[in-house]
This record gives sequence, structure tokens and C-alpha cells, in this order.
Amino acid sequence: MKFLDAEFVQGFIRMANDGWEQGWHERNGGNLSYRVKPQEAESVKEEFYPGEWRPIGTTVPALGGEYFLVTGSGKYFRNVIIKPEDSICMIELDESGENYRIVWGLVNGGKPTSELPSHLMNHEVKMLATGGAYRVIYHAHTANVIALTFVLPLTDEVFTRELWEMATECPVVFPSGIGVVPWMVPGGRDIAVATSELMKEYDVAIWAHHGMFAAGEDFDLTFGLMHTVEKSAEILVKMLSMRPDKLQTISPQDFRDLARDFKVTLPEKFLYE
Ligand code: 2HA
Ligand code: ZN
Repeated sequence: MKFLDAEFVQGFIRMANDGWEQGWHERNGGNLSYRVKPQEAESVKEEFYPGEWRPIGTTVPALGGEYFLVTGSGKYFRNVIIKPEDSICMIELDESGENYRIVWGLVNGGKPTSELPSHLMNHEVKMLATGGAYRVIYHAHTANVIALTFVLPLTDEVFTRELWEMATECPVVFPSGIGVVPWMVPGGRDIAVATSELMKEYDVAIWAHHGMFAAGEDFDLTFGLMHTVEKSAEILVKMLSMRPDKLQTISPQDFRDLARDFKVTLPEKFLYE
């Protein structure tokens, strides 16, 4: 099969473009990765032309031998749909999980996303935690969530609870809550370790003054998660702009009632009075 005709490649391109259309990817902001299924990699391997092995910058032993579709470092989400072969690439990891090589894409040179260590460490955590179900990691520069990191305390409890309160669907969409990473230098192993620690517990991690990471099973669920959190943040920004003290809201007991009917478990640490 032609690489660009494969359904997983088309899904990846559409998600990148949907993010662009939301305004989350100014210039080269943000990055996306997908852990490719073995049969999907097999279906497009006629077009592979493997490059040199290079160090990932961290070690992900559980991901040895896996293939990933990823956006390129310095590449623009705007261009993914226009020239995918220049903007994205497929990489293969070696058996040790220490090195990668490009097997398709980035035809004009370049490297996978600058956040490759964070993406791969998050993939490793999520793959192990979900028995292999989770395949997508997405990083976006979502303006409303970023704005909130300047005015709310940078705790998982406050961000989760405030965002749950802004839209009734939120506790159902992200029942385990949201983790917050304080400001750190992006691109390296330290922020990758901090984020992947949070990903053991949550599907969403906020990077203060920078953006968000979301994890999920497929493109729709992961994009939908990012979209839901950012929409809720937009409502919170509007609410805080109108009157910072709420006149009424959803109470801890309301959340418990919702959890019962919708059959989700909401950790008590977010239901403080
Ligand atoms: O430009 O978003 O975090 C890519 C990024 C770095
Ligand atoms: Zn970023």
C-alpha cells in the first residue's frame, strides 16, 4: 500500500490539521506521535528507506522494536496536510529502546519532534498501564489552559476541580483528573520524566506557561480529550473575567451523584469542600 493512503497515516494527518484549525499550533508549536500497530507497519514497509541509528536521549526499553509516526522538529502543523512527506516521519526503535532511525518521511532532512523523549516516555508508561491500548500522545499550545497557569495554583487538585466544574461532561471525559508540571525547560529528559510520572495516574498533563500533553487510545479520543479540557479552560477564563467569585457551581456531592449514574470513579482528593 502507498504510505500516504494508509488509514492510520490519514488519521494522523487529519488530527494534526484539526489541531492547526483550532489555533493550537502557531509556527512549529506542538507535536504528535502515534504507536503504529505491527500490521500497519507491515502494510507500508515497501516504502521504507531506513536512515542512520541515532540516540533518543532517554531509554524506553518496553518500546524496543516499536514503530512510531511523529511530527518533525521545527516543522509546522499547518504544513502536515500540504506536504506530509516533509513534515512528519515514521521511526523505528532498536531493541534496547535507546536509539531510533527514520524509515519514512522528512524527505528534506530533519529530526523527529524536539519532544521525542517526552513522547516516548509517555508512550511507555501508557502502553504498560493500559495493556497496549493507548497509542497516541499529543502536545498542543492551548491558549486558555496556558493563561490559567498564571493565575491558578499549580496543583493537580485545583486544576482538576476547577476544570471539572466548568462543564458537566468533564468528570466523565477525564475522571482520573489532570496533572500539572511546574515550568521546566522543554525538550529534555527532566521534563519527560516529570510528565511520564504524572501519566501513570492521569491522561492529561499541563505544562505551566507552555501547553498540554494528552494521551489516548486513538486519534479521536485523544483529540477529543485535548479539545474538552481546552473548552473547559475557555469557560473558566470567561467566568474569571466576568466575576471571579462563582454565584453557583457544581458541588462535591453533585459530582458524587454524577459519578454514580455515569459509572465513573472520581478520586476523593478532587472533591474537597
Ligand atoms: O515546537 O511545542 O515544546 C515544539 C514544541 C516544543
Ligand atoms: Zn510546546
